[in-house]
Amino acid sequence: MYGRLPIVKMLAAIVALTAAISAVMLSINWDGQEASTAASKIDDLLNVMIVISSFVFSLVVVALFYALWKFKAKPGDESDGEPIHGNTRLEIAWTLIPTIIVLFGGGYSWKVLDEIEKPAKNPLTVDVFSQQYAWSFGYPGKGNVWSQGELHVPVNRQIQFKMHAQDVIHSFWVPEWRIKKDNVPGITTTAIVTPDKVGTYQLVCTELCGFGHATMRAKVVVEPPGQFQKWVAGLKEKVPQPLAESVVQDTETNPAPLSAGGA
Ligand SMILES: [Cu+2]
Repeated sequence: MYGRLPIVKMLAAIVALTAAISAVMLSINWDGQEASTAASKIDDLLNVMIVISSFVFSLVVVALFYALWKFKAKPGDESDGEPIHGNTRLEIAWTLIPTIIVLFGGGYSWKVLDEIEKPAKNPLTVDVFSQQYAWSFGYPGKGNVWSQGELHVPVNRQIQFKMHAQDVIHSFWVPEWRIKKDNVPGITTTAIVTPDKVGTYQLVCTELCGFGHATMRAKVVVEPPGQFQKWVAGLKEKVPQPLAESVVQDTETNPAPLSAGGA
């Protein structure tokens, strides 16, 4: 009754709109400076998702505006719409295409996560203690020395942060590293990061944890290994007893595979 859809013209419109939206969205630096080996991989993943989302958005908008223009009722036309039972081919297509897109996104994310969490040969373990509303850090490989409110790590070495929440759920986030990990009371969660740029950053609690949440920050210093060793050697305090106990008591859960043991 309405003739064939102008498929070629619609495709051209979709491609053009996808390109225009992607160009704008990709020109924005959403996440700021990159300062870990994970950062560029995560940003690439985000960019790919932006292009895919722009495509889906364009598809919907072009189809919507075509329908608005083409099938608009004439003035005075009070008749019913055509009775339509369904369209099997269309329904298969709109089930299959989103399924493929979602599976692709899931698979790609899996691959990126696998790469950035791959254990390196000589990682440095740092215990992270979070409590309302402060961060402190223990260095188990360095005589268990303790630092309050200031985290130092050597550059270009993998760091395995072991999280030990003391009261409620907090979350460990250094935006320039891109890594974010919840600190959950009773269990040890692990964040694996290889910082690759010397500098001073900020650790932000990114889980609403109470009235002081917004102030729950710590200074992060990424420095050459020599400087880091000097700083660690200058730490006089040891991890206090209650915190040290939580390290032992917390159940290890992440990123060990599920088969590695239960609670
Ligand atoms: Cu918090």
